[in-house]
Amino acid sequence: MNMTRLSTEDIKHISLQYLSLYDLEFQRKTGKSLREFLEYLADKKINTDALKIAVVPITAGKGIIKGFSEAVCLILRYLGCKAFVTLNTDVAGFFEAFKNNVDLIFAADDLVFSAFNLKKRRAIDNSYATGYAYAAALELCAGGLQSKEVMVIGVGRVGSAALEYLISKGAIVTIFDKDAEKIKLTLEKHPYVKVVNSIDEVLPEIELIVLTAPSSELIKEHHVSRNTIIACPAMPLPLNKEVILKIRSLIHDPLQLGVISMLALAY
Ligand code: 2YC
Repeated sequence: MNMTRLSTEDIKHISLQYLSLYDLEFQRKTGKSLREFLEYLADKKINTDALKIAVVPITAGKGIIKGFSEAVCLILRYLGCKAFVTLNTDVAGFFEAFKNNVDLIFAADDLVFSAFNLKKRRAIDNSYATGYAYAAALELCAGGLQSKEVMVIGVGRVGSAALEYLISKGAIVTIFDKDAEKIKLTLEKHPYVKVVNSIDEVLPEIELIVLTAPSSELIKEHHVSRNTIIACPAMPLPLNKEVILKIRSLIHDPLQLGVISMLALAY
């Protein structure tokens, strides 16, 4: 599975101060703060300042991304958690986390980025959590999804999680993916989903879009209107500035909503 691999460049801007600005922007678009969004996703109250979380750097495969664990840790601290990056990596890091009696461990190799809830024996992966979070953010930004047409572009692991959320909220979903196998798998689970062979068939008429496909030259200016809302977890952002300036709202970040959602769903 070809995982997107973040670079240090993608995340080095993430600081507590930056996160407070990002929070204000998120509130403007969705009506919820990141803290409120955490509890919205979890569908329960979360006492974050009682949560002890270890982020363990993993050297496997392509190795450590400088700043990655620190960025994850800052996002969790911004939510009020007692989060720290272990001094040790890999198994020694897990051992250190257990010795510190943590509630959760966050760790990523090249294939999976997971939140492990040690008390509840639950593991939540970033792809599922990210799809779920971006669909929820689109819902809030759109003021609800019941009977609304939504387009999901890319139905891999992130897109599939977004699809599940959208359907659970009563959205009418149209999907596009260049991989016929992914379309087939999706239709087996969701036979009522509409499939298009080209986004031109339904854009710009459909104005709510979850864009998970990394391919850049997909959405052009004529595919969007000034009412269009795009929730796009893909990195790097596959949208040109004409599209970004034209649409009503863009929901996008390299790591934040995925990490918040991992905590919410692992709690
Ligand atoms: O620094 C470390 O511990 C590295 N092992 C982290 C590797 C993360 C690889 N995955 C990614 O860059 C992206 C993340 C957004 C989560 C999923 N894929």
